[in-house]
Amino acid sequence: MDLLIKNGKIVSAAAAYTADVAVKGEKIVQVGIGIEPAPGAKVVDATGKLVLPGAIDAHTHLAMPFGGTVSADDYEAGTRAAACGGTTTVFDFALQDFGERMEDTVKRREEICAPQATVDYAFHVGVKDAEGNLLDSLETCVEYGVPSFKVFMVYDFGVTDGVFYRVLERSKDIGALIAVHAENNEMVNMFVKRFLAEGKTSAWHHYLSRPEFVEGEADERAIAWAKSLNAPLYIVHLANKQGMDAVTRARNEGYPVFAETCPQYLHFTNEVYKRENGRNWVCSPPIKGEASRDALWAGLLRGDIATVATDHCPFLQAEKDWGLHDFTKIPNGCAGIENMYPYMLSEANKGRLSYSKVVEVCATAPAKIFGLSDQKGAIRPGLDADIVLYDPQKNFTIENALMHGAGDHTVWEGVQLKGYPAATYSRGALVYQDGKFLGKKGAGRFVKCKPIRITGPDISNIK
Ligand code: DUC
Ligand code: ZN
Ligand code: ZN
Repeated sequence: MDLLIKNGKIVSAAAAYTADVAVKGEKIVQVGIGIEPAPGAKVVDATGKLVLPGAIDAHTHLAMPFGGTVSADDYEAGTRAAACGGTTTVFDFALQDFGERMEDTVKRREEICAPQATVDYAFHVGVKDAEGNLLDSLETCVEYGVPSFKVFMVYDFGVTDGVFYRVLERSKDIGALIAVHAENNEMVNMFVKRFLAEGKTSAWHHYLSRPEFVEGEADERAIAWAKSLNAPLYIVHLANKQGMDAVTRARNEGYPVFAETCPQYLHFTNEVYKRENGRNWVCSPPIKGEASRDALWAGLLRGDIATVATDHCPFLQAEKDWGLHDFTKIPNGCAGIENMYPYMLSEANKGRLSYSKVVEVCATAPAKIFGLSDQKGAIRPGLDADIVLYDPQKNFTIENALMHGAGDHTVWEGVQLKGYPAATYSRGALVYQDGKFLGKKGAGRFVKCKPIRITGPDISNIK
């Protein structure tokens, strides 16, 4: 072994127990009590600390052209921030160009990402075009190691209902999983037109143009189509109660329907859009009212939220300010990649949920759902040594000045956390310690995922 982490409390999705973790090269080789250090091995005393699998952020938009600009964190800045928040794998959305085969979309983004990434990365493809034989390229993309795809029901590059259905239909046979950004495009466009005509242009009207039912109705429709095909479905960034209820119903009926929510939907409510700087929270779907926030927490605790991810998509303040007098000009998205694990763990530390639940939704479940559980997502011999040492005693107040991305503001400014990551290891290499990034540009690797074959709502038997 090269590294021995001693006396920490290891947290899995099922339990917490005191033990040692031995690492050789990039892998965890042993977990047990009283492991003796090999000659020359570095010994880290983790007494009083939690030993956690690195988080997997299943939803990020790095260097993404969007909203008239490009999101502020490129692959270097985004993965650097991830490492400093205990996230050791990021899934990025590679957006297909019209006419482009899906695996070519991945290769195009991989070329940009590979020299920059400081921690490991995987991709989902954002599908824009499935005409002609492009539908067949779903399968070649699965074979290439990217079995997950996202369709958008909104935006100018969103797909028609027919394309969504055909993609879902094909996904079942080829080991793919379809994720959906669910909002009703017609309704959004109607409200936006009406508000602009009435001179109602504040950030609050961003929320009013995409209220609860605009998302909930689209969730229900997407679930109906997935159910009709018995195809697995993953709803990204679920933010509303109506959709949460629909997910729960489908899961209770035995369908493989999975929901992801994000820390911003668990922490804030739509009241943020009434603030003077409300535009900084503008993202889609928007943050909803208190009843939705409560429903998401309840869904998370009862197991109907499968994962928590960030939808990290930061823009600079000057870009957010484009929408000072017109909410439609605000690039949609917020920073979160460095805050997800610390926020969720802090909520556990404050007693709202268990540490095991946090490990489940932020690491183990995304690894299982997206086909990388043979590589990541738990502290287990044979898996990559992606490890976080967490100090439950360290209090931390989030400030943009202390963050490690390229953003110049954060919606998390001033939020007080109980406990904070003390160190992060990425495949055995120390990439973060006590506030400092220690990793290397280009050290992150492309993680190829296995085909996804999920037939029911229970993922506990996926190894
Ligand atoms: N929503 C956002 O707010 N930003 C990125 C893409 C998305 O769907
Ligand atoms: Zn989205
Ligand atoms: Zn997104």
